Amino acid sequence: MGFWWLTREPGKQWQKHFCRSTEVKFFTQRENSRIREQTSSLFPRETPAKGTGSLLSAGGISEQGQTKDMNNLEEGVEFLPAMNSKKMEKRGPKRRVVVAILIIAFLLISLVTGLLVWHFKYRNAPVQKVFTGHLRVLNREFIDAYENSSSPEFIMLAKKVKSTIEDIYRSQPDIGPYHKETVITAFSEGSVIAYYLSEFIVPKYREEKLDRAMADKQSLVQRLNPRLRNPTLKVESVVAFPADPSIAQTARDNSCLFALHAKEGEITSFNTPGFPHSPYPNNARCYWALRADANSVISLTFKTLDLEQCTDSSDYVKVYDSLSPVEPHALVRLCGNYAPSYNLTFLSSQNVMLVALITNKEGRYPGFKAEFFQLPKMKACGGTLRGESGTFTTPYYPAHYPPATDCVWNIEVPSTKNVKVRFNMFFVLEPGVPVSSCTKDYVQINSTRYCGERSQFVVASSTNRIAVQFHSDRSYTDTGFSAEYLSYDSSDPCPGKFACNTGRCIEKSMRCDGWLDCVDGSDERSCTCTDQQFRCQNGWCKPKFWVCDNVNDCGDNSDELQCSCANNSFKCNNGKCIPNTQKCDGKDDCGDGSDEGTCSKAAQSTVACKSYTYKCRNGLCISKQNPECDGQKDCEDNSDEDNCNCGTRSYIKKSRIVGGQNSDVGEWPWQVSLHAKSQGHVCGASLISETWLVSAAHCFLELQGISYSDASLWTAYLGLTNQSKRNDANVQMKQIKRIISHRSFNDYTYDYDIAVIELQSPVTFSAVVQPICLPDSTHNFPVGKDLWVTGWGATVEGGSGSTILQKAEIRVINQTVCNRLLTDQLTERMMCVGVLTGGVDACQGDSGGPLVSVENSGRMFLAGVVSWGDGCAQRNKPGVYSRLTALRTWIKQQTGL
Ligand code: 4AZ
Repeated sequence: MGFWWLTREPGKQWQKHFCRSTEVKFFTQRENSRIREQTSSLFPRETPAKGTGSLLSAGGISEQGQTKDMNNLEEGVEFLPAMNSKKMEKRGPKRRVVVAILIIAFLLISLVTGLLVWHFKYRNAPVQKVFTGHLRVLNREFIDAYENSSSPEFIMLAKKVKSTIEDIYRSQPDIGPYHKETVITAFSEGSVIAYYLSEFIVPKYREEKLDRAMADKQSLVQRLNPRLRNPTLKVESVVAFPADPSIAQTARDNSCLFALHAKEGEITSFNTPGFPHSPYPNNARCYWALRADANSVISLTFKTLDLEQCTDSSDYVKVYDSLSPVEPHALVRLCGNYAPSYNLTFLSSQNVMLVALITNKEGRYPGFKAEFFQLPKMKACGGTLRGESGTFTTPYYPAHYPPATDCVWNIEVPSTKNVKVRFNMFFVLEPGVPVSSCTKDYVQINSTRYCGERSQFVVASSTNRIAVQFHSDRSYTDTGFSAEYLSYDSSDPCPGKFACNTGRCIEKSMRCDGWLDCVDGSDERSCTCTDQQFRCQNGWCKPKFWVCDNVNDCGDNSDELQCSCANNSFKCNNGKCIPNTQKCDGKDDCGDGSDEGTCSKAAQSTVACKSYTYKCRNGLCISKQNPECDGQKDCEDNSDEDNCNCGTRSYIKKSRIVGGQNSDVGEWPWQVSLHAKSQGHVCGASLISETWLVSAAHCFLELQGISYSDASLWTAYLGLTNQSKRNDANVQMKQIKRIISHRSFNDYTYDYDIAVIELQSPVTFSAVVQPICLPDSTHNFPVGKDLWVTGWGATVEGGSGSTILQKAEIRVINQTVCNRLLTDQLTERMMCVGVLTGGVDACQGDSGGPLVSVENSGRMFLAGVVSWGDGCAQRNKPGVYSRLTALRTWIKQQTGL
């Protein structure tokens, strides 16, 4: 394959009356008068109390009435006229004083109560704090017994370290009083490094001070008792970091704590509990403390890792460059699942590492299997590089570079030349660090820092020397870079080639070809457009074929402007303009049904069945375009969402093979390699069910006396990426039961170039073997849509096949335009897909293979089958594919699918 890139009764008058009856109402009134008695001291008489106001008088109540009430309850209550003002005045002032005092007293009591509640419940509420950290014991040498936490030596030293830490805390008023317990978790080399965990209970209002004191290096300095001339332990570099309190529980419960020491020249494996037979437990806190000999570092690789998909609260694995799970020494946080080719190798800066598995209360997944071994500690990195050219990489590339590393490469080319450095792979990304700041890990050349993920870039020097500096801090590492340095002649920096302003050299033919080959676009500036090209408003030249193809090729959309239909008219998918009144009138005025697609907002609206309307299993037709397997119930019988176990990949994380076209393992799980006896790979095919494949009829012609239509000649390989790894456990090999080529296949015109193949036994769907979705015959793959073609075919015309499955992104080309380019050879069963500037195409050996479309739902559908072409990857000669929608009914007839 020639693949290249890319929310009082109200208003009632109060009534005067006696109420003598013993009926319910009486008692109600009586109670109300009591309420009033109590309430009257709190509410001014003139104002009815809110809420009870509908029952209480707005005009107050008399003393007389009250007395009556008190003395003879049976008499009932007399509600007095409102204006008994004399009596009121007589008693008024005295009563008001009492009322005021009571109010003040009440307010004071409320205030004091509030203060007490706030103090004890909030301000003084005890908070549990945990800190983890380490310190260096200067006057001890590491001995092997310190690795075993139950050895007498460990216990003895741990006691002393613990008491030293407690002394330090005691000497600090912001720390000492709140310290609850300290546990020494491990020791490692470096005199002796002691790892500890300290628990504190602190009143909330002192929490901040405690945090500050623990973060302050000065407060964690050992102050030697002057009376003790020789302290038992001399410690320095005491560091502490806040930790999740759950870790204190883990330190006490060691049921999921593992200590492993690398053995010289051996690889040590470990895995999550139950792996691979049962999923890891919920609410797990598992830790693996990995050690190597003194002066060694650890190389850790996750061979498989399959955890809950990443969210803020999902299960995760964290690797630390320390024996303490402290964030500043975290190397990586892993969740989700990774393709086998994703690089998951991490290096330590010292001879220890800690792997933590933290899981939440729901969702259990397989877990991980990991391996580690020890390597001698790297003496230095960088150095002087001389000569005309050469290569250099970050330490341990392509593994994740170690933390806390600094390298400088001083590059010097012959004095008559200048030097430039080309970074072919560049992954120096730290989570949360903007590439504009590069404050953590970075590459520095002169005074410019580079970080993040970058595609190929060049840095040139105007002298014969250049210094490349690399820095990694203590946390989060990436895979680094792979670079080459080249000497060049300043007067001709790119001999025989075009020099991008970035210093990169590209083929001269790439200049002004409509494609941005230089990252800064310098190859497409100052161009004079040829007859074959359209001049965009921004001055760029683009192939005329790209005009009005529904794709904004110019960047300013000027190539799509003159194509819009007049006001009051509708633009069909095929470019035709029709009056707006003809849209959704039940007639296919466009000729491709696009004026009748998605005519109603209601998903289930049924319309008259036409050649372009989707037919549900109940025989009713809907107007929505491409309703199959889009995750929405469009048919009343939901038949549009039936049989949708297709077109998805198991691996979410893709490998970062940038710039190349190699596919990842499991990236195209429907891709099949058809091997003919003693010939190896001959054609591609696509898996559409457990037993059926779709391929091209021309793969099964009789050729040179060999009957390729003979099923016994063939073997199908599924789950394959690398042709040389056909014996891999994930690869499934199947014999063929029968091959059905389309009866109308024309071996001269290649019309009806389709075949279906039945396997002798069903495949087992897996992470690397999955079927592709078949589109309905009404499915629309619009012009300009990007599709993917995959195969092991030739990488250059006439060349040999590729060992690794290749992929290429290509575009659907207008049928009329393409028919012109291919001298009227197209039929309705064919579609052109490619890149008109050439360079990206399918080629010999890709035949029969899949051309797939990623739909909005994320599902992939088979749009075509690789069929033929006028050569490979030539300009204006796109590849031709069998149009699946045109052959869909036939596939159903043959396979029932
Ligand atoms: C082939 O020979 C072949 N450029 C397949 C596709 C194309 C050319 C040749 C398209 O199998």
